[in-house]
Amino acid sequence: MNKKIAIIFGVTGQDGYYLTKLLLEKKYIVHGVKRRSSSVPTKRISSFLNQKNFIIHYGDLTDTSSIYNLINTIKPDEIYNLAAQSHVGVSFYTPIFTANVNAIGVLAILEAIRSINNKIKFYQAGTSEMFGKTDHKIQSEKTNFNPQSPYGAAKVFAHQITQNYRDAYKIFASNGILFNHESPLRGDNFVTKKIVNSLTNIKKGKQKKLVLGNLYSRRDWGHAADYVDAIYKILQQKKPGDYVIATGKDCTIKEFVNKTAKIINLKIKWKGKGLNEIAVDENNKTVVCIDKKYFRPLEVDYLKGDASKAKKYLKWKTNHTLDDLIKEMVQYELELP
Ligand code: NAP
Ligand code: G4F
Repeated sequence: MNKKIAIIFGVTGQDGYYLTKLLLEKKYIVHGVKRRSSSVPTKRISSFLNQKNFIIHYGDLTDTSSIYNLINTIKPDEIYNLAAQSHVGVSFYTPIFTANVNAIGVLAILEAIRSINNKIKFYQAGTSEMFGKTDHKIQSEKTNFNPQSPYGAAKVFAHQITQNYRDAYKIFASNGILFNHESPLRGDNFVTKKIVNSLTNIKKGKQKKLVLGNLYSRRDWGHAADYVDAIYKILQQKKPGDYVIATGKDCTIKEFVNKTAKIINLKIKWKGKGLNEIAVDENNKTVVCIDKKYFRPLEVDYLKGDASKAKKYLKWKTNHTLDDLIKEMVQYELELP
């Protein structure tokens, strides 16, 4: 039997690593697309670079010609679009770039599929940020979108244009609506990685303080390895569709700090309020404080997902608790030189 061929846009990111690993285990030929950067962008995926079923190409979602040429030359069975300017806070500083990559870049892939071969299956990396400010305490595929950032707004466009191309051109185009998912390979400036990295450095005596923004937003955090399993399953269904992927459990940033501190055996106590809120250690030294520069012009206060549809139709489940995830992230940081 011929091996399946996949293209992964966004292969150098967190999910790019876990999805590549999964597809290579399933004997796919994987074509990863990296963009040009001034430093080495393939750090996460260096272990795949010498494998014969893994081929890396230059491309960029803001360069429509590169997308078209890659799809036309590789002739994949499946395309996974994980590429994005994925930081919500940064999207307020680079809104036009964010929209070009996260919205127009997706349309460029869909246009290429439509004109080259509408049998190519397409996965779009949608997000719980599309729900934004919502009255629904738990969000599902039926919940309305009300994004609160350039990032979220661009992702809504991508989600809806994916549905449009599915309906108009009969393309097997599916959206994941993934809630926050983390791992040791999470980007350094997302809050979980920042907390784990800083608290372990404080424990090692290499850093004095962890400086955060809003401690009271709530997120539903899962493990990236479990979430790429859902991504793969979404493209193996008989019919295209849209799926929420989430754990159904949420906690605040402050609770995440407390859990991490407990796991690394750092005793902390909270004091004060608002911008003056701090956490001190056993010697009354401040180890966590707040800086308003980390607050966003708009915030998404709570996200918690209902993944019943994925559980029923994809037979998907999460294999990690939040404590498992934090322990794995802590272990990774502790083993760093
Ligand atoms: P990530 O680590 O930030 O990876 C993003 C990837 O997109 C990187 O490979 C990045 O390349 C690439 N990229 C950025 N701009 C590009 C451009 N102009 N052209 C081509 N590639 C470009 O993000 P992630 O956590 O793996 O998330 C994967 C996808 O899922 C993203 O679309 C994200 O928005 C979405 N998502 C993530 C979560 C989550 O909690 N992780 C939840 C919901 C949805 P560089 O390495 O060169 O920067
Ligand atoms: O870790 P975050 O930056 O993740 P956020 O904004 O939830 O976005 C992530 O999850 C989305 C899915 O819901 C993805 F679509 C998106 O690509 C990304 O992966 O921030 C989480 C929360 C926010 O409420 C933020 O205001 O943590 C709060 N926070 C508090 N202090 C901080 C900080 N966030 C960051 N990044 N850095 C801080 O110092």
